[in-house]
Amino acid sequence: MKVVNNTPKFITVEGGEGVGKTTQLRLIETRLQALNIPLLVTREPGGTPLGEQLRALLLQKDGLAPTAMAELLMVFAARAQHVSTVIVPALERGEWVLCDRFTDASFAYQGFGRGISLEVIAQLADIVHPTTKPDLTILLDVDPEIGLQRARARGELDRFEREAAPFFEAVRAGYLSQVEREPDRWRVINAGADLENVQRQLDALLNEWIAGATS
Ligand code: Z5A
Repeated sequence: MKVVNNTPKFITVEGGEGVGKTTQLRLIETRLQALNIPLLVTREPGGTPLGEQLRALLLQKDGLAPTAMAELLMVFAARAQHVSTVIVPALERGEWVLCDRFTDASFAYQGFGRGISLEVIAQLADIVHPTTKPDLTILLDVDPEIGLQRARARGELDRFEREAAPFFEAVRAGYLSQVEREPDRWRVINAGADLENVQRQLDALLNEWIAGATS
């Protein structure tokens, strides 16, 4: 496939615990690189030295116990630094940005999961990144029980992964309701399938979306 219109795009990947984001991000990266698309791959929370320190605090299992609001403000503090020093400069240089989670995760985890008002989260998003929004968001959707089994098999669980089942159900419902609200931006993949099947779904999605986005 030849890229004819390389207006830089902002692509994000979302999903609950152990859905396979890290695994699938690598595939997306490989596909975009094969098209000679200049690409920056990053993640949230994180992506900057400050953001990575905030990420470590957010995932820390013991001691800190941030309130839901403190947690929300920490992810947005990391995001403020990330958007203005990494994401926007990359897009301005003409690079595509592929990001492991973005503001949709705040709606899903802090909004639907922790119960913070979606209006408050939308206001923070307007303040922190009023004009930066993903062009495409891929939801890797899986039954939370399967995702948690995969996360457990991988190793020790972080602070989020130690939550109870209703939290993960609420996060998943939160993502699915965002898909319903903005169906043009979202693509959903059944991430409960085996790895080969998930990669086939992702390849088909990317072929279709990139063709449309670059013609
Ligand atoms: N968070 C938040 O609350 N608010 C926000 O605004 C933001 C984030 C931005 C860190 O994110 C936490 O931050 C996150 C929400 C919160 N919650 N937690 N935890 P994270 O993205 O780093 O954390 P994560 O969701 O746990 O990602 P992860 O641990 O990197 O998992 P993953 O990337 O989705 O999965 P993976 O590492 O690719 O795969 C997990 C295992 O499953 C691994 O052994 C794979 O080989 C295996 N796997 C993957 N796919 C398959 C299939 N299809 N079949 C079988 N096995 C598979």
